[in-house]
Amino acid sequence: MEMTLRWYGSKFDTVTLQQIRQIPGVTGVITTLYDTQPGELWEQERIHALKEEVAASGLHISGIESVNIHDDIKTGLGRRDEYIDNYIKTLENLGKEDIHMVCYNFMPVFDWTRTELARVLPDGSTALAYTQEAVDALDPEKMFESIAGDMNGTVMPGWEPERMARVKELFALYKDVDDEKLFANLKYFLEAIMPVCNKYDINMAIHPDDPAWSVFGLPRIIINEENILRMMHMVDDVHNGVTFCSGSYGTNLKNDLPHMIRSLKGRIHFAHVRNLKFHSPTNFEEAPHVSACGSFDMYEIVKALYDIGFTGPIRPDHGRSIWGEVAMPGYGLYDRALGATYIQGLWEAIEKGAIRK
Ligand SMILES: [Mn+2]
Repeated sequence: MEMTLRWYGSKFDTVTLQQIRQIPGVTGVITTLYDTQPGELWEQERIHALKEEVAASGLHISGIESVNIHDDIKTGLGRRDEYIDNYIKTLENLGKEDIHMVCYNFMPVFDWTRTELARVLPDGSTALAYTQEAVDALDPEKMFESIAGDMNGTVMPGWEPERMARVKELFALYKDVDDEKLFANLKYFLEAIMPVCNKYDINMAIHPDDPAWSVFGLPRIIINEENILRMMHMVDDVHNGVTFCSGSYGTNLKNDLPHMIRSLKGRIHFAHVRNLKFHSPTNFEEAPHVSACGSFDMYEIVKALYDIGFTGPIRPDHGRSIWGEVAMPGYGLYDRALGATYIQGLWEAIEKGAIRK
């Protein structure tokens, strides 16, 4: 594995490349052209400039999170073929710049969903949190307003104001899209992009839906082992793989995370490692990475990744806000740096334990 950190680019991130470089063991960043819209073609010059900027700091680009998918592709409507064509050209340009991993998701309307961005924990730190009760009480059109005030002046991925202004329209677009249709549209997309992925050896890594169940009655399919295996088999190509995100699959306590990792051997191209603390099955917060601080056995999660021979980029996922840092919720420097160090400690212990047996 390679330890990485997500970075939104110098115009958008409160964390600098120099700070990331100083986290022990972190050698790469997972980044994006944050000011592009879904469906837009990424010009090679812009990718090249980003690559040069990262290289100048002594780091490199380990992958892209995300190249977002236009709603016409997810719904199978309108200008889908044109947007798929742009996606193929974008992948080609990434390949030419020697970038070989792309994370994306296939979630309708709302990206990841939390109901609090700054739940205060007993130690005074704050974390993102979710309760089903809060979602059930909310008009989906008010979802954006309800969290926008807590974003610390940042634009959060998947919650771009321009997109959220069209929520009503987006809901109408997905009116006739059920799970089966969403699967079919995903298949259509994957089949169209596999040739360029094979040509440039680009690993596509679908991110799970978060939380891993339907919200506001919208279909969500990347939620459990059964569905993810279905997705892999319907386009059976090694480049059609997954981002294993422990914090997203883990929202559903029925998901056995180490077992899922083992069943996805050879197809996990990217890993997000994060712990959650549950107060009830539908009320949880994002906990510090350490096993003792949350509900997951992080040793077993990292051990499963080690056991399947995972060699891709890994990153600590959302962190809490600690030590007075003001940053994009979930994406401050300090708690993620602690997470990166902890995960590397687990990995080293597992690796040395295996070798010395
Ligand atoms: Mn994730």
